[in-house]
Amino acid sequence: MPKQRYYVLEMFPYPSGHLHMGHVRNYTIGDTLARYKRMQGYDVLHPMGFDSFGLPAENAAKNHNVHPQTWTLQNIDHMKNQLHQLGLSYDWDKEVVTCLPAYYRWTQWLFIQLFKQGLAYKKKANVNWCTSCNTVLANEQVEEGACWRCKTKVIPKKLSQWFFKITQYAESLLTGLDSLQEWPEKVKTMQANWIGKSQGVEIEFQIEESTEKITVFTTRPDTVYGITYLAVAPEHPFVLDWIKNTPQESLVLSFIDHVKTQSTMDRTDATKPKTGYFLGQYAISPFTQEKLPIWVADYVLMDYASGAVMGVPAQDQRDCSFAQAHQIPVKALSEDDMPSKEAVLSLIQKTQCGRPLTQYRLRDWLISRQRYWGTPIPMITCPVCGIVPVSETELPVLLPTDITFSWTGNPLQTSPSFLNTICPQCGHKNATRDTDTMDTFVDSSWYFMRYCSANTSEKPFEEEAVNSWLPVDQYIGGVEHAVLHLLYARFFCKALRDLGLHKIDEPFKALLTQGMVLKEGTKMSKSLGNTVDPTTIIEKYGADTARLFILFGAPVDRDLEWSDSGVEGASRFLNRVSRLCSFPEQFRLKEGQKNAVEQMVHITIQKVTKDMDTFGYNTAISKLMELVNGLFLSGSMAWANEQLVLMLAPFAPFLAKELWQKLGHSTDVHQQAWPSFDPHKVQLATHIVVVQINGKLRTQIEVDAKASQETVEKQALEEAKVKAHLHGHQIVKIIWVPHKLLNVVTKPLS
Ligand code: ANZ
Ligand code: ZN
Repeated sequence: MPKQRYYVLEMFPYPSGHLHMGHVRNYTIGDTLARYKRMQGYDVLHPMGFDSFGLPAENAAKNHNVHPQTWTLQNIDHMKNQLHQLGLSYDWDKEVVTCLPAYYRWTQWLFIQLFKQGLAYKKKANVNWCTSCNTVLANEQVEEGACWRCKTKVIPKKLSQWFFKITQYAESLLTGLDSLQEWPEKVKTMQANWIGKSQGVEIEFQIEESTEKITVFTTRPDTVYGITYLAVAPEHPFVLDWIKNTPQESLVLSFIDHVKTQSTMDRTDATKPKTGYFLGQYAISPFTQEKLPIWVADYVLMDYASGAVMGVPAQDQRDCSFAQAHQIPVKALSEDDMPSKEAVLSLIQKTQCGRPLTQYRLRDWLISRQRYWGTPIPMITCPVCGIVPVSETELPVLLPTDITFSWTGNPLQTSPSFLNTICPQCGHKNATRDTDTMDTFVDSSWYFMRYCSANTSEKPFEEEAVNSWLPVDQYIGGVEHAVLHLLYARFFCKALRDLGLHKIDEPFKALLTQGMVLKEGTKMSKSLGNTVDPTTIIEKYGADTARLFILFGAPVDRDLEWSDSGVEGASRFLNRVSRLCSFPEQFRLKEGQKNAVEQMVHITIQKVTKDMDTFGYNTAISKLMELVNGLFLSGSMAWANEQLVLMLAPFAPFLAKELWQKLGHSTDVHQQAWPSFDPHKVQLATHIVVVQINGKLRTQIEVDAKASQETVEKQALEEAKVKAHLHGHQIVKIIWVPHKLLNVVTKPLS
């Protein structure tokens, strides 16, 4: 029978140069799982690679005058050594390095497939610009109005950019979350909120003395009798027309210009003042026929729904502060005046002034970056044909080397050899290449598929390999990717499935978000200077100690406080195991202890196996520690030591390998089967029964676990202490609580 497959995946690192403790924790957890699954007989895929495009390499190029590729490959070399030192059992023949042409050629090919499918498109849009990174960012990469990487406040900028149409997958990305039973609720909630599905109604308002209408989107149709104004976004197409040649014109224009410099966050923040102007126009309420003034307001966003709202100051917080600031009336509605949503909806449908509408907060994924060190976007602009893809046989579009790295500007624009090309469609000689590169999150959106057939040079991946290995059985990584990488990768998986490239719906069956590594209560970080270098620990104590401390110090999903004494403790424990197995004559089994030791080992196997299956690595280790304590007291024997070493193997691979050989084996411990326990031996052979006389504790006796009530009674009544109390009494009755208690009720002999 073919072995069952199991895919263990850890988020691959950015090759900054050195592993940090966060990496060590992530990879130790994954490696322990991979080793355990192998011992259980699975065919395990456990690959590693490098997410190796990105800005730091380019900054290094500027600062140290070294080519980004040289810098990156050196870092990869160094980090690979560190990964080896840690004893991480990766399938290195499946290594994926996203910055090498063998990989990015296929990132480009996938881009072209998405383009052909209408899922990649270019449009001019107001985008988030980081002035420090000199590039645009996707919405997901803006955190509280600032760049996720460098924390600089982003500003809006109007640019023509490439987008992936992730919004086409909004609904399936949302409903797909329901099938992810083994994902943390927290991550699923974050994704659902980011997708932001709203069910509401679109309502049209006739503009007075005009044939035009304004469409608003509301989730509260039940509040229509409280509307006192309409408000449109500053970018709304009606605004410029309406203010033309009015006394307000210049005032409103400068207001619009000002709003354009503000982030979405600033504009919609409920605590900030809301500003705007009356546009001199009125709309008619289809419900009350009232005249409603139309305003332009900063808190209305053009890129959400229709870019216009109905103002209900009595019900909505933002409408309320806007109305108060601009002397707009507030129309309070008593509970009784409020119709139901259903009633308004049927009225709307009868009068045909609107329709139900589902709206998503999710925006398309902006993937152009004005940087050098990324996958070149394989598109060409021809004066005749317009925008056309590079012919697939010409891939990869290689990054040129004749580049000037300057502090500003897009480096690829400085390379004439790259920029100028001929049109693949009509042969026109004045065609130019796209000089933007892709967001590095595109690279990491399909690397887990590439691993399944990493060396194929004919296609991005073999369909069969992806279909049989995916979904990843266990994905492990940081929670900071909850709405970035994890959402993009899910989108890619579904989009490539729909392109017919494979058959997988969701890429990651189970997700573990490991906790952070802290020092004195705060996250270890370079900027805080509170890091502990993994290499130092490995050199001082060995990799096994580092691994054991990291797994023992906290449950995998909780934060782990670094502790030097904890590291010492892990080291001491491994030394004890080593002594036990290296000097068996010193720890020879004591007289009469064989059954007890056997039972102790079987119970440990049972409990540790259960912990291994539920990521209870810290409790599994503490059970191994208890076992070792027990064996120090009772003495041990070869079989017990072997079971101990087998159970230790996933945690401390180097020591386990060495001790397995010391125990006389020529085989590799890592190719042994995970030990199994005998259920009969796990059950206790004897019980302690409390013996009472008239409810008072008189003694305890040890009885055979299988003994009948009759046998237990006989044994109890023969006890000297019991006999003494029975003297001069007769037994009235005996109460028996199986395995626990025997109460003898007596009365004096008359
Ligand atoms: C009237 C109303 C009354 C509203 C009330 C809410 C509460 P979500 O849930 O996020 O979809 N809105 C609609 N389009 C907008 C835009 N382009 N810019 C800013 N705000 C916009 O929010 C939907 C609500 O956000 C809509 O429902 C609308 O205000 C506002 F007591 O309509 B509501
Ligand atoms: Zn930045």
